[in-house]
Amino acid sequence: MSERLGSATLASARDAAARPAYDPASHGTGIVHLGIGAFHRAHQAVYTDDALAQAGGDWRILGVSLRSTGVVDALNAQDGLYTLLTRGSDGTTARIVGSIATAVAAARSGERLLVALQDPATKIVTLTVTEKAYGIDRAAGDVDEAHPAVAADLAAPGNPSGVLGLLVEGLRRRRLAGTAPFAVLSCDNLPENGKLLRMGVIAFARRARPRLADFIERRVSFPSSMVDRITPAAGDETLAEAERLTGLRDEAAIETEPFSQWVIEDRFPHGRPAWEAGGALFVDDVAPYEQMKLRMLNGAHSMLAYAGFLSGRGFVRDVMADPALALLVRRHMAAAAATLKPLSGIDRAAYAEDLLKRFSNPAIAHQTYQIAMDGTEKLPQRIAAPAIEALERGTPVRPFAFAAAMWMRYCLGRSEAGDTYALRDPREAAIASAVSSAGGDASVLAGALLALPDVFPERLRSDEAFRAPLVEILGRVMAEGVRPVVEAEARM
Ligand code: CS2
Repeated sequence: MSERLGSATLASARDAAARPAYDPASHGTGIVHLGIGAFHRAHQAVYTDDALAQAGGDWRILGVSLRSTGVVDALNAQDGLYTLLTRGSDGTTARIVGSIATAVAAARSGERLLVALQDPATKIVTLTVTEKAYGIDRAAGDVDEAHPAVAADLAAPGNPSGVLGLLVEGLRRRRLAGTAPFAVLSCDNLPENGKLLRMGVIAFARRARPRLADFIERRVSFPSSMVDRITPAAGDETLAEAERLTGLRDEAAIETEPFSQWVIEDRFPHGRPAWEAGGALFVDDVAPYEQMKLRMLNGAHSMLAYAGFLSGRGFVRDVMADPALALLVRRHMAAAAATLKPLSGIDRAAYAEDLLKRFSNPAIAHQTYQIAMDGTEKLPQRIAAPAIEALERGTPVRPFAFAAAMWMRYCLGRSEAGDTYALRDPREAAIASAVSSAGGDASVLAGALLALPDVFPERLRSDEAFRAPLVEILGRVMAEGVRPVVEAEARM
């Protein structure tokens, strides 16, 4: 058996594996990252690795896992090092990344995490925690007091475990100590993620620490950012291939695609890594980039996840190899593009062609079931927002109604062959009760799911131009099955 990856064995990695072009141990930590899953390790940590190699600085990362402990133990056993496999059409390359200094599990960190948040060396807190972890009620523009982490942290703000609670307690302690606040950088797929998080943090502070709220409002920077890199969950094959290519065993290896993009608003009052070394683009306003990516990439992803999963296509690449589904993916991207304002320097048709190629990458095993999770958190920005825009502009709405109908069929929780699957959605209980009250009637089901609070805005659900095709498609899917509807839709 090979030796385990770590500082002591790094030099013995096979030549084929790229290694950090700097001495990791000689750089201090300047970033606390919340949510140290595969996506962070395939994206921000890699840009930081490039920045350290090119421009140096004390910018290594303390990575925090809010839920699991496995990834924390694996990374710490390897001194934070891990292998990134990049899978393209011309093969797979391996790179060992050195930007993570240490990892911490929030659940068992005690004071350690708060000490790191308070540390003057920490200049930036970055986040990839997924849509549902923020505890923000986006429709109301407020915190969601019913969110378990928010409720717990409001009850005990000095001992937080959720996103808003941790940020507010960290900022409070810094203020008390006379330490400048850290900048907060959300890297989740949410529209205007910086603005949104700022609103949530201030609203939380107003309840828990009223005097701190004004300070946060005045002094804390929350730049928005758009992130993009398709990163499937790592599996045994990932670890086995990392070991083959590096000659070292790595329990934290991950795999990703060659493409990577990061667009960031440059508002870091106390400095930042030279992320441009890894190709990050700094702009004044991220919103148009974010909207394009959320609607064209993520919107098409959600549509194909539901239609594909229900058609028995396990991976995105299988969907793209299915002519009818591939055509619907293309149709969806075109409808999404038609809802966007022009963005200088961006050719939307070329962007769509590149997305289609990325989705088709035969080396990436991205599960439709993975993308299908958390639909109620994803649909508002991916499907509902462009649908409203399409109604207003008079551009095609049907592709969005189709996507919503596929999600509704998926909500039944069982395939046409009768196999059941878990929905994996924070609103699972409300969905289940909508499904059972509908008793198999498509129009009642559509009405009940459209009425779930905060998924489809009133403007959309009351508009017949959206509702009628949705009910029609869902009715046919439930009567005839998914496949004939997909075929017919692709012929339209
Ligand atoms: C996907 C995203 O799981 C999902 O919902 O749509 O994770 C997607 O792969 C990334 O945003 C790509 O950058």
